[in-house]
Parts: sequence; C-alpha cells; structure tokens
Amino acid sequence: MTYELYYWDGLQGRGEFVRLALEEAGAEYIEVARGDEHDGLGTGAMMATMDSKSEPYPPFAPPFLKDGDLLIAQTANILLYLGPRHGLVPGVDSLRYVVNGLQLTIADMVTEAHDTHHPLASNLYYEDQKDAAKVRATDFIEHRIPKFMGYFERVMKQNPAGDAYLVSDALTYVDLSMFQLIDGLYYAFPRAMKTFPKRYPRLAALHDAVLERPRIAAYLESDRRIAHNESCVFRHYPELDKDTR
Ligand SMILES: N[C@@H](CCC(=O)N[C@@H](CS)C(=O)NCC(=O)O)C(=O)O
Repeated sequence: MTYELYYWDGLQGRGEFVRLALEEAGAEYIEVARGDEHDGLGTGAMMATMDSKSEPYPPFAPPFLKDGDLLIAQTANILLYLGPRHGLVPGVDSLRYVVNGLQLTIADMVTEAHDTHHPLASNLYYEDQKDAAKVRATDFIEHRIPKFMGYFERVMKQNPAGDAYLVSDALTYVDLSMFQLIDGLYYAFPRAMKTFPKRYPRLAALHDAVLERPRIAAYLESDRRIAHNESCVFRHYPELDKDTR
C-alpha cells in the first residue's frame, strides 16, 4: 500500500521528520500537497481533508499520514506508527517508549527553534517581531541549545548498548530526526553551531553517519528534498545568529 503524506508544498517543515523515515525504509509514498489538482491532489486536497465534515477524526495540522483508511496526525505519532512496520525501532518493546519520549523532546526543541523567529505570534510576520526574536534567539543559542543538546549527548553517552545511536545498538527513527534537527540548526544558526562538533561529538558523529546511509544520501541528492528556506521552521536570519565559545 502506498502511503499518502500530507504536508505543505515548498518546505521541509515537520514533514521532513516523516520523510526521512519513509526514505530510510524505502517505503512507497506520495506527497499529496505537491501533486496535481487534476489528479485530486494538491494543497486544496490537503485542506479539504483537514476541513472535512465527514472525516471521523480530522487532523488539526500537517504533517499527517494516510495508510489506507487510517489517518494519523502529529509527527511523533506518525513515527510511532511507522517505526515497527519498517524496522526503525528497537526489538525490545519497552524501548519504543524511550524512542517516542526522545522524539517528543525533539518536537519540543523544534517548537522552540520556530519560536526564535516567531516569539510573539505565529500569525504576525517576522518583520513585526524582530526585536523580540533577537531576545528569544539569543536565549535559544546561549541556554536552550546547550541544555537540549547537552541532554541528547548524555543520552548517547549513557546508552547501555554503546554510544553510536540514541537508543539500542541500531538506527531508529529518532536518530533520523536527530539528524534533521541538527541539520536545521546548522542552517539557521551557522555561527552558533560552529562549536557543535567539539561540544557534542557523539551527536555530530551520528549526524555524519546518517548522512552516509545510502538511502538518505540518495534522498538528499534528489529533487524530493527541498532546500531549507525562510518559510520553514528552521530559518536563517543572520541578525539572529551569534558566535559561541
Ligand atoms: N505538534 C504537531 C505540530 C504540527 C504543526 O505545527 N504543523 C504546522 C506546520 S509545521 C502547521 O501547519 N500548523 C498550523 C497551525 O498551527 O495553525 C506535530 O509535531 O506534528
């Protein structure tokens, strides 16, 4: 069965966390919003699903995934569904909750990364909240990146199965999401992230190891991977970036 992935056209966004899992799994999927309206696809079709009066459990926001009749919303929830179907979770059941917990912590950090450029209101333009964004981004760089990344680095260090992955001794979907989080931060805050490999060597090694996975490497080279841009969660505004020690 071909999965249907619903996410805004033209940006990676939170859809990218799902895409990376689908790509690593070699799963068949279509991007509904990127499709042609003459085929019943496109952004209109995605909006119609969210606004539907007949859909039993309509999603609030993308990304969401359809697998046959099943419609699943929320990034971490979608990954919780896909993981066991595609060998992207540990075999030990209890560790799947550890993976999900880490995924939710990544989601928290993604929201904070978004809030660096939209600290006051999502409905206002960045240009209308630049002063607050500077305050928020400075705090994010000085305090929140170190707190989150220090935690994730420690999780890798304390992993009883070795320090190559976040959980267990094999790749799980949360490792792919960690790659995406780090990649997004490199794009948004290149100056602040200069010291990242030195401060968080295990996370940096994980990022590089994911880059070298054949299916991920092929995906990143393909036109399915949209470049980072300023419509996305991770935005590069040079005035928000700064060097760190
Ligand atoms: N917690 C949700 C957040 C979903 C979300 O915020 N989606 C964004 C795009 S990345 C959106 O379209 N939000 C619309 C809104 O919040 O009104 C998840 O992780 O999937």
